[in-house]
Amino acid sequence: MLTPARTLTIAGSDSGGGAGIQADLRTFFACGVHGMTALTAVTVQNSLGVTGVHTVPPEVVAAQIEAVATDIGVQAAKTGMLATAAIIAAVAGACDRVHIGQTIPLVVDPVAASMHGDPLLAAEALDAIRTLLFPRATLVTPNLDEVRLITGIDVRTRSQQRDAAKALFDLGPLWVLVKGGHMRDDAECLDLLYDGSEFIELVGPRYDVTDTHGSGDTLASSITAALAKGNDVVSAVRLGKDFITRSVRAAYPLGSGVGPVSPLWRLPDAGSFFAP
Ligand code: PXL
Repeated sequence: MLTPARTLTIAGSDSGGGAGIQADLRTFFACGVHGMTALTAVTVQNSLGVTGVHTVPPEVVAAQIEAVATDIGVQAAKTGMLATAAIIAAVAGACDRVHIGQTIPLVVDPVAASMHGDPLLAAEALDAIRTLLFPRATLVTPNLDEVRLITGIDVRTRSQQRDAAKALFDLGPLWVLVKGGHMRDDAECLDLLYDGSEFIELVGPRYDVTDTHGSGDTLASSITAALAKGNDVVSAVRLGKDFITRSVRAAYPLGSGVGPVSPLWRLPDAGSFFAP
């Protein structure tokens, strides 16, 4: 048997299984790669929101990254919820030691809050995101709330979306993807990809669904899987955009709050498998 491409997510756990490390692993599986995890935090969470956060010691986060990278090998990595400046510093150091963000692509999804508005990143950690993480990133994938926190730009128009891409690029990543999904008045979902010279507009349909928990995680992890399989950034982002669009269409209700987007659309015959 051949060993599949291996991906690493450095992120938090969502006990409800909708977002975070659970969304990443589900996406990695659906994309046909071997997913590995460096857990940063345990959240107490269901479809209604987050009621508790317990962080993992920074040195344990770093040790998980180094353990899998030195033995199993990583073809691409991503970060999600990092919780504190101390964890971000530990992640930056560990990534440097195993060449993640150098020869190994690193996708940084600068998760700041849950969709219910529960904080997943300490306010004092924003500067560490800007100075320690963005300069190491192959690609950063902020939504418009994260763009506002990181750059101060409140994006409401396509031209402001371009200004934000430039401001984010100036923080040091090789590529920036400014996701337009939160521009709800827009009939389409326009994500803007920028490498410091050229803007690439990725347009997808906007579905009228409320179950969108884990959408950012699913996009970033599908891009990471595509990078691990050897795609360049432009084709990986195009593949990821297609993957998240289909996963939003396949979203399902869960609990009495917000349900998750679903990569299960990718599995043949998923509904009838194990049916008696
Ligand atoms: O979707 C962003 C996200 C990432 N990671 C964890 C989360 C969430 C959203 O709730 O709980 C652990």
